[in-house]
Amino acid sequence: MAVSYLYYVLLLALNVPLLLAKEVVYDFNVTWVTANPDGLADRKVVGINGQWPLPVIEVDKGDQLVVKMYNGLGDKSTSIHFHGMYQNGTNEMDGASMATQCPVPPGSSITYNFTVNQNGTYWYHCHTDYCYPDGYRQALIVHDNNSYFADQYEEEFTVTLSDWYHDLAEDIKPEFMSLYNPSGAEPIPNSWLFNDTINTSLSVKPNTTYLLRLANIAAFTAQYFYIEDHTLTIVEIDGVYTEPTPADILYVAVAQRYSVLFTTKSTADKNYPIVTVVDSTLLDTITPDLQLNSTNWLEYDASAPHLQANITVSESDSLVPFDDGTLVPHDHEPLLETPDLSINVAVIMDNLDNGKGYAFLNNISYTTPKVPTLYTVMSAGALATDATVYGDFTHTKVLGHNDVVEIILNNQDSGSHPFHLHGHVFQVVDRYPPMGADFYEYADATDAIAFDPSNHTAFPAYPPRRDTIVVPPMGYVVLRFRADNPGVWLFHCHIDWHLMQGLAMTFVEAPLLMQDRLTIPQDHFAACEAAGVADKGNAAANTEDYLDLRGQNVQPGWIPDGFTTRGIVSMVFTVLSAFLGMGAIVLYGLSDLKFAGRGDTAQVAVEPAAARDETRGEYQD
Ligand SMILES: *[C@@H]1O[C@H](CO)[C@@H](O)[C@H](O)[C@H]1NC(C)=O
Ligand SMILES: *[C@@H]1O[C@H](CO)[C@@H](O)[C@H](O)[C@H]1NC(C)=O
Ligand SMILES: *[C@@H]1O[C@H](CO)[C@@H](O)[C@H](O)[C@H]1NC(C)=O
Ligand SMILES: *[C@@H]1O[C@H](CO)[C@@H](O)[C@H](O)[C@H]1NC(C)=O
Ligand SMILES: *[C@@H]1O[C@H](CO)[C@@H](O)[C@H](O)[C@H]1NC(C)=O
Ligand SMILES: *[C@@H]1O[C@H](CO)[C@@H](O)[C@H](O)[C@H]1NC(C)=O
Ligand SMILES: *[C@@H]1O[C@H](CO)[C@@H](O)[C@H](O)[C@H]1NC(C)=O
Ligand SMILES: *[C@@H]1O[C@H](CO)[C@@H](O)[C@H](O)[C@H]1NC(C)=O
Ligand SMILES: *[C@@H]1O[C@H](CO)[C@@H](O)[C@H](O)[C@H]1NC(C)=O
Ligand SMILES: *[C@@H]1O[C@H](CO)[C@@H](O)[C@H](O)[C@H]1NC(C)=O
Ligand SMILES: *[C@@H]1O[C@H](CO)[C@@H](O)[C@H](O)[C@H]1NC(C)=O
Ligand SMILES: *[C@@H]1O[C@H](CO)[C@@H](O)[C@H](O)[C@H]1NC(C)=O
Ligand SMILES: [Cu+2]
Repeated sequence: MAVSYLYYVLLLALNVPLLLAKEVVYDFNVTWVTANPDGLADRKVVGINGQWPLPVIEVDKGDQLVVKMYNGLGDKSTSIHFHGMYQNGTNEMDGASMATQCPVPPGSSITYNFTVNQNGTYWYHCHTDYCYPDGYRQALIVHDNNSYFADQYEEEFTVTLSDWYHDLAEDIKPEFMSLYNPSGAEPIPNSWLFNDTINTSLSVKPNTTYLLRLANIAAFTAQYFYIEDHTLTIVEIDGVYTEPTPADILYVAVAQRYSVLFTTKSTADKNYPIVTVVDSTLLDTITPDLQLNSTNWLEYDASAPHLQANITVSESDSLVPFDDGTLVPHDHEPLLETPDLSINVAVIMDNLDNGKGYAFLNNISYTTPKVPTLYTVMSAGALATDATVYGDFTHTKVLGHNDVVEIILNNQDSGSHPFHLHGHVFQVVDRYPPMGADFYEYADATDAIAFDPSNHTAFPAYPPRRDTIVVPPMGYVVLRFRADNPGVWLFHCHIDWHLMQGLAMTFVEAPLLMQDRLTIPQDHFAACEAAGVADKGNAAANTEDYLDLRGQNVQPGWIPDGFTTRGIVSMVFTVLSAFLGMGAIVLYGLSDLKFAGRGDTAQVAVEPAAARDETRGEYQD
């Protein structure tokens, strides 16, 4: 007893943070509630314990985070992904339905329980089908009193940015994934929220330095962010501390986070606009009622005027954001040299033979397996190292333990895509065009610029690391990470509509080590049983022959040779318009109406590939 007591005292003296690590428990009863954050429409949103906005999860570094979730929605399955958490040793807690768990059906519960050994600004969101646009998303903060900037600020703020739809995602989906929307024009949000509200103020004192944690928790759109007449100093991106770096304007894509320090003025006689501007290059249609620019305020004096911002525009008439590719991590982790595995994938948007728009990495549109991929790993024995067992449409790459993995992501699409990797941060070693370039210009390019491994600018010695990166239109990014976290990790575009279209792939990292080290808790298996989802077998739920994928879920077929995408789409419209009359068809993207309207009913519109759509280059067939 005396010895262990002494040991305890020693530990107390030497390693206080270790001893203070505690279990932080959240009970989440997930139910529908009503909210109206933009003042424009009441709508049904996903609430927790009867509340929306949802609770910000807050822990200290080293804590054990436990979230006990009960699905009280009644009509919808769900799950929680803790975005940016490495889940090192707890892959089964990653929350991605059909990758690391079964969807949790109404009336079922599941407990997430993992150690948080990392710092910074994160968020959590539903990761089952398309549920987070309905409000099931919020910030997750890991406090760290030992950060290098902890003594440089007095108070902190957490602010989320997001877009907002007045309709339920399940009602938007059938119109989005539809014959009537062949170009895959994304649903246009109704409004944009600043910390789940609008027209709000952050109250500040003069002569004071603050830490502002910004998280874009939107489903679709990136936003520019700045505070008039205040310089921001970036100290963290996506949980990685950076060398303090001044920035005037940030570009915060979906799922990205920034922590910035700013110091207030010495006088307190006026309020300053906090300006957010939606990246309108992402929107196919901009109706006049959309408020793309928003003002909120840094409030020094509540009784002083709160003026609307006059947007700062550069000579080229667009906002020029800070280039996150130039940031240097505070820990100076050097460039990972000579990859063991280089994965080269191209982003493509195209139509399949049902006429609907899909998204592809190379020629695969991610399609969920019949068994969560992690459960295939755990039940496949030695075959777990053979990517075949995960099926043809999960787009799985098996990674060797501790391999340096490189991802070359060439974007052959005219839109930019914020790509996210679960379970890791990656080094951003190259990108073209850089942030700050006019993306409209590149979107209109006829040929995408692909990364050339034998002809590129020098990689940075200490590349920035983050978990979500903007891949510019018609350009590329090159990412590297070390496969030091055995698990099943999705790599996907974080625009929820693009994920719905299949813009994802799967990394199965060190599967045999996973079999040794992971234990899936009983309540996770119970969720499978309640959901009627198989918890063992290959992607086709075959437990007899793991190499027999008959019966697996498949993507729709390719449009036959000799037909162009545009031709088939026009033909579909021709037939439809004959039935319905074009005037009766309501689309999101009016540009598509214009396109579709070109094929009149008398003309069977199978057009040669050379006559490609010239509007915004959506058809990269
Ligand atoms: C969840 O909340 C609903 C609505 O308030 C309530 O009916 C239900 O009993 C709660 N369930 C649990 C497990 O707390
Ligand atoms: C928010 O501010 C805008 C611009 O001043 C104004 O048009 C709108 O009515 C305000 N909305 C609310 C709910 O206060
Ligand atoms: C969470 O996991 C830890 C470590 O495995 C365990 O000690 C603890 O009892 C778990 N907590 C809950 C509430 O399940
Ligand atoms: C961190 O510092 C704050 C303010 O001094 C204090 O309230 C908090 O308990 C500290 N947290 C830890 C884990 O030491
Ligand atoms: C943002 O909203 C969250 C959740 O409602 C709240 O905890 C936080 O304090 C808000 N931030 C600011 C700066 O008011
Ligand atoms: C996390 O914080 C510690 C100090 O508390 C620091 O040494 C470490 O580099 C930080 N990690 C990252 C990835 O920035
Ligand atoms: C802020 O600091 C400056 C310089 O120290 C001082 O002159 C000024 O009075 C301070 N302002 C307030 C409101 O305290
Ligand atoms: C919104 O901001 C853009 C700059 O990005 C500017 O060109 C435009 O005039 C602004 N619109 C309004 C209504 O202020
Ligand atoms: C915006 O411009 C108008 C007209 O010049 C001016 O009255 C107003 O004060 C400006 N707003 C801000 C926040 O500076
Ligand atoms: C898709 O790619 C695979 C592997 O490169 C190839 O075998 C297959 O033929 C391709 N399919 C189509 C439709 O291009
Ligand atoms: C290398 O890349 C540069 C910049 O894109 C290009 O101008 C040049 O022609 C390329 N050189 C070769 C040999 O391909
Ligand atoms: C996971 O933990 C191991 C040590 O157990 C460490 O070597 C590795 O770097 C960690 N990986 C991540 C992504 O945190
Ligand atoms: Cu995307």
